[in-house]
Amino acid sequence: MQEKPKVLIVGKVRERVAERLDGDVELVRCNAPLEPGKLSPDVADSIRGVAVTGSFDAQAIACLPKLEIIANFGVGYDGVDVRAAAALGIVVTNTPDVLNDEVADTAIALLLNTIRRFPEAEAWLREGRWERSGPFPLSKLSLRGRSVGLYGLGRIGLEIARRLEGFGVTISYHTRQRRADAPYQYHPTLIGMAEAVDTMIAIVPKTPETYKTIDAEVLAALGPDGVLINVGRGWTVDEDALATALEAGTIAAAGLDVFQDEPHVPGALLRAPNTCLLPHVASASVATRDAMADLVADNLLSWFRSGRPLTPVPETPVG
Ligand code: A2R
Repeated sequence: MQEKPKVLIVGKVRERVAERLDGDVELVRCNAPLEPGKLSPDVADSIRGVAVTGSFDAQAIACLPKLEIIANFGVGYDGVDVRAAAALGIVVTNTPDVLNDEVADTAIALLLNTIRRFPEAEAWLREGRWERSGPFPLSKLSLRGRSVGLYGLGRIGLEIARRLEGFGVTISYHTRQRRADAPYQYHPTLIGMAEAVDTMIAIVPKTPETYKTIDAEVLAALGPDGVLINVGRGWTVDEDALATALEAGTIAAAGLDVFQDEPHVPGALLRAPNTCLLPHVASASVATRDAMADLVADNLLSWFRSGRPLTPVPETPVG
């Protein structure tokens, strides 16, 4: 009988991944991060696949000489050293598409909560202030008449745009390449879009090119009615500049699901007025996280059965 492939689960990966793999592969587990000497040489030498959540660096890759595939739980794979993997012929997979709807739903919820201050309105009710002090103050901001610019119009961005169509707002976008299939106005520069819109939703990956691109200049261009929503990566926003802009009224409000140094949230953002802050929950429903776990497992199973992963990242193409 052929030996089952060995798969290492590194750190906390949704248990459903292990449940789905059980029986078809031999599972080994270790705490993150994987470092030299953590596994015995025999075990390290037998691992053909890994399941990881968000990060797996070149040092971890170097620990596993027979590694063939890194299956990442999450669509963003910025913590996986894809260049090191590609150089060694190792395939990297992520979990695209299965979370588009959930993240797009969250983006809309965050947009409305930020603009209309519903979390504060609910707190007002729960604290008994409705009875004691009267109605919650009118929200200064409204979604009515807004012009929304999407920074990123990929799989998730497109779902956000589709939802926004139902709200009757003006929709435009900035990406490096214009999308021929998108009926929205294209802006070739981020600053150009920021000048043209009053609401920006960021849904771009963490790459060297997107680092702190939403800076003081972009925020100033959004203007005093400006609203920033980020459901991509905290890396994209200059958080100091954002806190300053909120404090000074350079923009009106911000809704953030992601931060530069999670789970740490800078005090300046916690103290800043007019923010709605979420602990990176955009895809965090049981159904969507299960679908992501299934895709991690199916990528590994498909690789070992047929040599064809389901969703390899573009940097490590197969076939
Ligand atoms: O630039 P393009 O044409 O490749 O468009 C992509 C855009 N994008 C950028 N836009 C402007 N400047 C950049 N330097 C830049 N880099 C990428 O972001 C595309 O429209 C979008 C990414 O779309 P997808 O690859 O389909 O990613 P998906 O599934 O929408 O997820 C976006 C990100 C993940 O990477 C995680 O970080 C997060 O959302 O969950």
